[in-house]
Amino acid sequence: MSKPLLVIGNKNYSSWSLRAWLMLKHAGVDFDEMRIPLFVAGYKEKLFACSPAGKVPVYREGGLLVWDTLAIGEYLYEIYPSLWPAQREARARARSVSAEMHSGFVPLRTAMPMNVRARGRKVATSTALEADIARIKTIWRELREQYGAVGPWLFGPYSIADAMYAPVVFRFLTYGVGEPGAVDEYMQTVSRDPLVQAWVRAAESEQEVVAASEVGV
Ligand SMILES: N[C@@H](CCC(=O)N[C@@H](CS)C(=O)NCC(=O)O)C(=O)O
Repeated sequence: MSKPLLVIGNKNYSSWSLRAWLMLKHAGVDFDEMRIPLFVAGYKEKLFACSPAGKVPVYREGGLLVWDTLAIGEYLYEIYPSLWPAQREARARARSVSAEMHSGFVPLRTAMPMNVRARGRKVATSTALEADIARIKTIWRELREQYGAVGPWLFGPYSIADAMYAPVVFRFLTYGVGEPGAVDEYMQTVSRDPLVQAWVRAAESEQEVVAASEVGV
């Protein structure tokens, strides 16, 4: 039987691809990857050939297709329950902060696109952007305070919540956002993850440049 397949976009730019890829890797799934470079001639046809939504990531396992990052995470959770915290209240909170990321932070996602290999970029700030940054720092600070004794991730052990916030760590690194203490420590935990480092190496070896995601000076 063939391995499951994860279809992803450019590793340098595709934040949703990174999230699903980290969920699969941290769950220990043995899967193949198919990379479709985004925003080049013909890319949309290629996406629709793989996914009814015409977006990445999309996960294929036999005849099953799962698209949309959180749906992929929930599917994996049914097979690998350690992907969400074991305790029910913690699980509800992990789902809340993950859904908050999934459906929100539009000012941050717009002003600070993920660009894994870029450093030292500065973008114009705005009240909405600052509010998103402050909210994310608060989430990380509060969770690290509550679960820091249990492990280095947001809820102690690795969970889908960490995959959901991994692209934000790259954004903060690219655009020079940080805060001494729990926020910087959490960013280091994410940056040191060997799986994240493998993703970074692959992103750095990509040649494509997506102009719309090359922002800041
Ligand atoms: N809600 C979706 C978002 C997926 C998404 O927007 N993916 C981007 C790449 S990060 C994409 O496929 N963009 C190509 C396009 O929209 O044409 C999810 O959670 O997976």
